[in-house]
Amino acid sequence: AAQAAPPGDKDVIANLWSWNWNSVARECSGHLGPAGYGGVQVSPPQDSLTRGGAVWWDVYQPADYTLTSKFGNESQFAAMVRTCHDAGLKVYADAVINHMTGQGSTSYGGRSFGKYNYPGLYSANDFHYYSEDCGNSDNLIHDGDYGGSARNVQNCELVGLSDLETEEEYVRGAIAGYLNRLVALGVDGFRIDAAKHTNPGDLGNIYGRVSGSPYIYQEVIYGGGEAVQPGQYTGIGDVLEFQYGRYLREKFYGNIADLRTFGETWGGMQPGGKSVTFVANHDTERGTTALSYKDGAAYRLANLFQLAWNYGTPQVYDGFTWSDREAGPPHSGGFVTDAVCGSGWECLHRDAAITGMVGFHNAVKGSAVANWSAPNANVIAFSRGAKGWITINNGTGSYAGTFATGLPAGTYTNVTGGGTVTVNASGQAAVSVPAKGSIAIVAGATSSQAPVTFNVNAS
Ligand code: ARE
Ligand code: CA
Repeated sequence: AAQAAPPGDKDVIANLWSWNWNSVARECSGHLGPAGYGGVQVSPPQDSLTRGGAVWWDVYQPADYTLTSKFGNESQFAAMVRTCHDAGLKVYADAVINHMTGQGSTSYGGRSFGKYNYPGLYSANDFHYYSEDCGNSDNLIHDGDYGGSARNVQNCELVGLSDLETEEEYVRGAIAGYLNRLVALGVDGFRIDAAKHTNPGDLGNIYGRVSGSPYIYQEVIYGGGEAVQPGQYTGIGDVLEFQYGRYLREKFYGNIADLRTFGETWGGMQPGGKSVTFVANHDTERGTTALSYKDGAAYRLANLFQLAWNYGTPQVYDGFTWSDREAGPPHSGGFVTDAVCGSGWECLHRDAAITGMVGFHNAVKGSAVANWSAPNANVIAFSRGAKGWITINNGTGSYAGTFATGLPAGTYTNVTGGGTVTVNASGQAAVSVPAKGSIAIVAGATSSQAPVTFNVNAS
């Protein structure tokens, strides 16, 4: 089977992490489709360890490949895929295939299991622990191993999770069988969890057994000097670009004027055409190296920048509101309850400025960055060819100035917040950009049209 099929013309992915299937379906038809998103990433759909709703991370411990999970059952999953397809979205599933559980004994689907023993699926000989010396006597991956050898990183256990022997025929077939089961339900691609911990040769073999042309993007966190690097995986799929969010945090707490050259030439970054970008994900929002919703306006502006900039396939992340970094999402009896925006759930993907920029992103595709301007360390502006123009003010006071927009003369709607912008015959606009605010305009979206009609990608 082919892999890494491009995500298509509408490529913005909403990452609805920890949302249950019924809520994802509702969001696809009610918000994501109309706003012009092209895909939705959903949480791991396989059965897993249950910690009864107390933590979010139990779902990263597969107990079986059947599809009763914390987020719903198989028929709810299948209905969600159909609804999202009908709304014009592709569905990408988080695929946890490097390992099985590291603890526990019962699952959301009501199964009993033990570490290295998953009745009807895997037994002891399917794990590195029993079949191969991973290189460490305790069989665990230690922090120092990342800068050491790929053998430790890929054959030892990530935080004690039973590591599958992915070089074995039976294991490859079982994993491919799981992915094919999802493809048969309509799934269009996969986020490959912990891909760094599986040999890329093994992954390539498994992907080759999957029907159709799923879009594959892999979690290979870049670390300077590490033995396993994202570039080792770009021949078999795309990669999640972790440097992207690290740099955005640094610049949005520093000098955003530095972003003029942001992209592949920056240390550790992959080619944009191989990268899925994000300002935050479920791991980074709980860490210190990236922005998160807790950063407020800077986080929102960084997301607007991501949708305007010409690099990678952008993801807009949305999980649940949290204070305890281990706590699970709102639930009933362990199973995730319907997402309510503003009440336990963050919903940046619905924000009017964000949806305006999803439309901008779709409209300017293929046009290079031009007309760069950075009058000070907190204010930047640029166009995408003659198709769209944006200015972002990360400062605490408004900024008034005149910019070259690259757009034809006209009166345009600000797609990030309403109001109008007049571009004169020489392509210039005199604007006042609000503190921690933005203005963006798109060729074709003039003020004679009601703003809602701007969402040209709705159908
Ligand atoms: C949980 C408990 C552990 C327990 C384990 C097994 O927290 O105490 O030992 O269960 O019983 C998530 C959580 C984990 C959780 C796990 C399973 O984050 O805490 O463990 O689920 O329930 C490395 C990997 C990268 C990985 C990160 C977390 O390379 O792939 O570590 N990220 C993914 C997911 C996580 C998920 C898993 C993988 C497992 O997105 O959410 O774990 O499925 C440097 C390196 C990175 C390294 C990083 C952290 O930056 O470059 O490669 O990331 O350090 O070590
Ligand atoms: Ca492994």
